[in-house]
Amino acid sequence: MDKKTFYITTPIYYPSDKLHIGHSYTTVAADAAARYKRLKGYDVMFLTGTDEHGQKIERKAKEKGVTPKQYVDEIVAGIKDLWKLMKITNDRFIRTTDSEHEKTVQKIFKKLYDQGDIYKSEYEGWYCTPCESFWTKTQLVDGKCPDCGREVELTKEESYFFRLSKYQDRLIKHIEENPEFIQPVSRQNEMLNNFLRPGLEDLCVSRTTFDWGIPVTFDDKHVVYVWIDALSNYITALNYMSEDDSDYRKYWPADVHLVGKEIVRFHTIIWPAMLMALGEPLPKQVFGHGWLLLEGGKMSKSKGNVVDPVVLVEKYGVDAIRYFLLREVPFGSDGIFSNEALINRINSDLANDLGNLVSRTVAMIDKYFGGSIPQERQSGDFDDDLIKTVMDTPQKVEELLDRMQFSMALTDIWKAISRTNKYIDETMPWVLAKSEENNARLAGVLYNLAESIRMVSILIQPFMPETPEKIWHQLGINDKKCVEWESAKQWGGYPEGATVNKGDVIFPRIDIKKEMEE
Ligand code: ME8
Repeated sequence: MDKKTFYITTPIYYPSDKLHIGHSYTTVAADAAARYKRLKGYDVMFLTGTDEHGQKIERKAKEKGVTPKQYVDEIVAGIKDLWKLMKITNDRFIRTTDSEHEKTVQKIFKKLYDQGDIYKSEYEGWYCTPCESFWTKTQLVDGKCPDCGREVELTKEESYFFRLSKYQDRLIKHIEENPEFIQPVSRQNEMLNNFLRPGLEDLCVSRTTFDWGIPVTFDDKHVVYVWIDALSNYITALNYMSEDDSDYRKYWPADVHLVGKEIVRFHTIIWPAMLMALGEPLPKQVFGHGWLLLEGGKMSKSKGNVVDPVVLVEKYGVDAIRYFLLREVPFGSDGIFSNEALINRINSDLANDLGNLVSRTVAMIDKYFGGSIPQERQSGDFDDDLIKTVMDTPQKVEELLDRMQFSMALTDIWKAISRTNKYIDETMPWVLAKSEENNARLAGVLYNLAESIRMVSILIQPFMPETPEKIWHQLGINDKKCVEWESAKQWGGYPEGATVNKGDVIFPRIDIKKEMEE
């Protein structure tokens, strides 16, 4: 039987500048979801990429004295390196400058024009000549250009429009009938009440005032403007409208488009309307997560208050950063990024709770039994409660990950870790070790510890690409069968006769005072 498929996407980011930790947030979340589904046996397609056209990039390239393509090529190379550094397992990387993407966007534009969903008209807006930008009245700041503060002129421009208004009723119906379509639920009401019910206007989809875009084949003064180009990436990456469109047929509709909350509107109104016009099925879900804020507001490239993910990963390690991003804030809400919060998490959750648990357990198996737990084992007090807490965890984690609740899933895994740490205090292996009579009980206790750690190490795999291997090495687990995802649901998988390897601490403590002074 064919495997079940799972198609997940991130937004395609603007390569107008280096990416910051906010972009890493979405991509790491999508990666955790993709890894989880692969571990569950799905055939996963995980797509990310870059949105490379538009006036802003054209202008940036000009300032630097290079062509737009040269400009984006350099930044895109950096983005690909960043995803490698963060251990992102995307299956494809789409660039809107890929020739196959460009050709398909042209075909889509033409098809929509031929069937009457795109028509030519005039776009009226406030034009800033030095910035070569159109603004709507509401975008103006004190009646002036929001970018440069200079005077603007009411100007008309010939443009193509997409008949968005035609799809309004069908969109409302779809959203009302499919509560899973927009997540979290609060964003559903926002779309319905703020945008759809008040009424949609047709959307301007071409420009004549700049060149860095995909030319409209039947009217070469025009380039395709922003959303038709960008949103189509989710299907052009699957070779939609190509001779071999087997990937499209296999993976579409997407299971989830993961996006930041500010672009939920484009993904739940414009994108489904485009797909309706094309006669194609709609994505099953658009998940709009919250923003990572810094004290002082949202990170933004233009504000300069950005946190460089490369620096963070090099300093603290990829697993610590990924853990922090997914643990700190409930997925969906806004949250504050601070170095102090990051270091506190590393010290308390990773160094103390998980790291210490592993090193203490390995050290005790080494010290009391020469590295290998004997087969003669006795059960005793506290075992049942430990085993129940740990065994309940995989199912909870699955339910939460199926709903993109990364932070809650990690919280549950850490409850199992805390329960295991408490078990050490309760059973006091160092007291048992004082008398040979208690050997079988000591072996039972250490086995339960190793077994809890085995289970935890399986469950953290979607979040942390490096730590599980380190744990398996220290516990002496060489056979991958003992750490398959499903084996976390069965108590007793820690292999008989395994020999532990004392190793480096997995998460060194960070001296917060020293670090904050730097
Ligand atoms: O919008 N907190 O690209 P973009 C959380 N090209 N997430 C953040 C964030 C923050 N502070 N900053 C950025 C675009 N993001 C378009 C998308 S899709 C067809 C076209 C993440 O480079 C978040 O996912 O501005 C947000 O939606 C995206 O980066 C915006 O990236």
